[in-house]
Amino acid sequence: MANYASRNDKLNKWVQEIAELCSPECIHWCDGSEEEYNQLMSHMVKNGNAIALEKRPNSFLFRSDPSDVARVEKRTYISTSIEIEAGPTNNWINPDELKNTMRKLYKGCMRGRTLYVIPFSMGPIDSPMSKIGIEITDSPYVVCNMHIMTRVGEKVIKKLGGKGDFIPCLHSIGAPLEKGQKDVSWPCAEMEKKYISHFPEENLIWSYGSGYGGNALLGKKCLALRIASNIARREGWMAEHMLILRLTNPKGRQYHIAAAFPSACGKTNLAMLVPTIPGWKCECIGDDIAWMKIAPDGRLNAINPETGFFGVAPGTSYDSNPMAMDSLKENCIFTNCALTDDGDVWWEGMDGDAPEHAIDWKNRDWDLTVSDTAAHPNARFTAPARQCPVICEDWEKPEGVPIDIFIFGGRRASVVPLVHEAYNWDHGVFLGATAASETTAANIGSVGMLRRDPFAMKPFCGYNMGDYFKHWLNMGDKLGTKAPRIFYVNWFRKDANGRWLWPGYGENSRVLTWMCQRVDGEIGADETPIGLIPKSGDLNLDGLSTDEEDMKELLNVDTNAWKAEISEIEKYFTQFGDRLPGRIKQQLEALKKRLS
Ligand code: SAT
Ligand code: MN
Repeated sequence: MANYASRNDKLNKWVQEIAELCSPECIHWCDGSEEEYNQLMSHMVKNGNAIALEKRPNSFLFRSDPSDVARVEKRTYISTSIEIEAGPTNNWINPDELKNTMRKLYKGCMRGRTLYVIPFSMGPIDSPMSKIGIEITDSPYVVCNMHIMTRVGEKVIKKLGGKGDFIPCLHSIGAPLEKGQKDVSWPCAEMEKKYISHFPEENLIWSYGSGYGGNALLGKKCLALRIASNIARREGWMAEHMLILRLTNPKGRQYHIAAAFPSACGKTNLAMLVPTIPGWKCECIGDDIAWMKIAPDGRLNAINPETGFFGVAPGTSYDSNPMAMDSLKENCIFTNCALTDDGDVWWEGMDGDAPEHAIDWKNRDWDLTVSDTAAHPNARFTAPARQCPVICEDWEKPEGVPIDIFIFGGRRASVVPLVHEAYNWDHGVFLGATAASETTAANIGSVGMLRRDPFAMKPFCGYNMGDYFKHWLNMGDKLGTKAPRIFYVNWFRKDANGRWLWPGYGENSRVLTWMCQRVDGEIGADETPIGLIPKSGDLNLDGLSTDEEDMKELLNVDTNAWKAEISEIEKYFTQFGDRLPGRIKQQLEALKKRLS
């Protein structure tokens, strides 16, 4: 494998220091090449960590340890010198104490393993909005995933040069190999030893004990959201948990939409939507994270800092997301999916019949008589974004694309209508701040509980959430009349019998095109206490089987239910104390008044 030395003193010193602490067998500087990827993969196949899929060229299946299947929010820390700066929605430990604890864990933790140095760029290398990170890891699985999810290699080292700065991201699976000890297929540490730690005052990330997704691919949630949200606040831009898409109307007018939904609520599906309205086109720019800066023309421009999709596999099908399915044909990594007898992956919700027999994610025989699912509910695919058939030609444009529309949302079986529009920016920030969703399998914890997830950033905001609300208000002040319009959607409303009222997926284009018409001032809207909703006849429902009764229910604003919601919001807000901006309190009072 190729190796090279960096000219950057800070980097060389850091790698040296970590190598002394972690005692790896050897050090490998990643060059990001195909050759490197192939060598690591064949090594992992040989060692029993991965299975090469006969049915999908250059694609591999991994099975994690059953304890290591998702992000672990309860082991995730924002470590600031003063606790209040992390705020009430984050776990906090004092930096000295946390570093002491973790240093003991890191001591000798890479014995018998290779230390990989991964130079990566979040954002196109030539974009002024990009940031360079260096991840040190002892997991070749992480290296291969980082190859797909970020821009890795010598080009990054070159840009860094001798004096350039980077964000150090230290990761270990926390499973040293003693001499003669046989390795397991997914080494990791026990739950109590897992730490996903962020030190925003020094732009530093330390992760220990987990090899899964957001715990281990440190460019994603740790850098691009938790650390970047801190930098963005200091520098006056935004790092958000948002997909980015381009919608083009039949006349060729383009609209750019950025939408925030909690993990596993359909961001990837919406990002690659195939509109069911004739003449409209949708293209994908990103499916998870948006970095946005005010451009010289005063508009808010967004880039996708990533280069891949780390999407939830179960439920993904040609029916729900054909463009994702077509992105997965080759060069992909699958984690915790089931393996079919003919050497392909399978998951619940895939098109067609379930296989008669498969090997489940725990490596056991599986058939339809087994009550457990064959794939883990948070099974994932890692796919190169360039393989998406509807990837936008401008998805790597260094200056990004101008955002017209922000959408917030979540999973709500009741109360929240299909769509409503904010009266103004402050009201939109209030909608983001009060967003709530039923929890999913993307985090280890209970599933299906309603929790407040402001801006879908509850697990990802790297500082006090009250200050984050303030930052949103400040950004609105700076953007003025050029600020994107703000909407709130809920694709998940059910009737009293638990039946979904809205078909979702491609049909969501009907809601998006309504928003575009609103932006252009082509149509009006009905005022309700919670915001503006479509006038009867304005939502294009041509060819849709949803009947009038269901549509009425979908757009219904139940005043009593919303009054109950108000007291929940009030309770929720008390935790922010004097960090809750006065303008958000005013929005709450205004909502109360409209409801009375
Ligand atoms: O595991 S990740 O954090 O990368 C995915 C998610 O929760 O959205
Ligand atoms: Mn996400």
